[in-house]
Amino acid sequence: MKITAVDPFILHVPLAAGSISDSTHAVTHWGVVGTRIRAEDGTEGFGFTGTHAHLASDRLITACIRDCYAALLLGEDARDIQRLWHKLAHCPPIQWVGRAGITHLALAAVDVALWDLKCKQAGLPLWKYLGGTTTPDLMAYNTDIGWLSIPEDRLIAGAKRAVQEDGFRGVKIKVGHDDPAIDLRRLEKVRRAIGPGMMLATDANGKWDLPTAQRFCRNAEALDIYWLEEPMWYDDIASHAALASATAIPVALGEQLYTLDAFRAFVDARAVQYVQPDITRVAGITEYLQVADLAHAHRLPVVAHAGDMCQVHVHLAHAHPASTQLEYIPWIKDWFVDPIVVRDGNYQLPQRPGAGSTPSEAAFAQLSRPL
Ligand code: 0YR
Ligand code: MG
Repeated sequence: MKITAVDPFILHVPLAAGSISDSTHAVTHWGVVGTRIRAEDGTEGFGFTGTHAHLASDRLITACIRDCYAALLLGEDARDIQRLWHKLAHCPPIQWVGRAGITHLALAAVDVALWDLKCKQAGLPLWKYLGGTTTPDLMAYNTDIGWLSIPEDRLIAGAKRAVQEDGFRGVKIKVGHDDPAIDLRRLEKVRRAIGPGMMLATDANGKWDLPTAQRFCRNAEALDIYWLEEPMWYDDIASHAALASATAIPVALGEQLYTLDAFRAFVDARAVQYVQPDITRVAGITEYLQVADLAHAHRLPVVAHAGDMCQVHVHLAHAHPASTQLEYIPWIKDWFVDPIVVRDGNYQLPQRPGAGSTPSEAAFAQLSRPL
């Protein structure tokens, strides 16, 4: 089943809210940056990574696919995903300038496209292709009500609406003010608004140092915080290990880790308790499954990060025994052929063949940016 075409694309999806920010990023569009891969039978697979829609850096990713990876893929058997992953990841001159960053994001897009293609050829949704669901009641938690840029009154109203009207059993609130006392006040009010039984997670997006994170945790423990995500610099294993041993609040991270080896280092150091790989950052479904199995071998829960806005992760979370929860951010779903659906706080099982990664014709017509 030969690969006959590799066509990269860049889509910039505008946020309904206009813009949002967390402690370190401000976003107006979500970048869906990836590739279409066609096989000789005409089947097309789609894969993408997620970006902050910065056209110049998005183009580095599509250039890597077009100028480096396409030549390695054309004429190959599209079904040999494992072999092709290794061919691309370990191609000496490309590995020399990569192993993480742009080349890895590009490989993520290629890998997802190959899985999507294979599932479409098999006539099965990815979760079914992988062996069925171990988690029929996959819980969605809502991140979209909790941005740092949302003022306190709207934050509380949004959290209340999410649990009382929309059926969510969990929310995630962004933290990371220079003075964590501001975050604590917002969290106290949210906890009061949603009640004691609801999952209340927090996310500092890498902002704090160890003493600030420790001070925050000491005071936040009384609020039954489900986890503190990315409290400190992404690569700082020692500080996360120190924090994890000092607080009862579990440490969550992974959205900024590129490789299986990076996850192993955090797991070995007991620096993470909720493991959050992202197919758009590790190189696709192939490496995600390795990370999820690693976590599972340590009996750590896997809660994927929504770089793909869970179009693909919904399949993986349903299929993997380490996952019972999944992030919900509804930014790009309406531009996809098979949009994610949450009902009564649970992610529904997708029914169409493929990995859920196919943008709609309207998305290509209206959101494409020049390569
Ligand atoms: C928006 N989810 C996250 C987004 C989000 C970031 O800046 O990139 O907040 O990916 O941390 O858990
Ligand atoms: Mg996060």
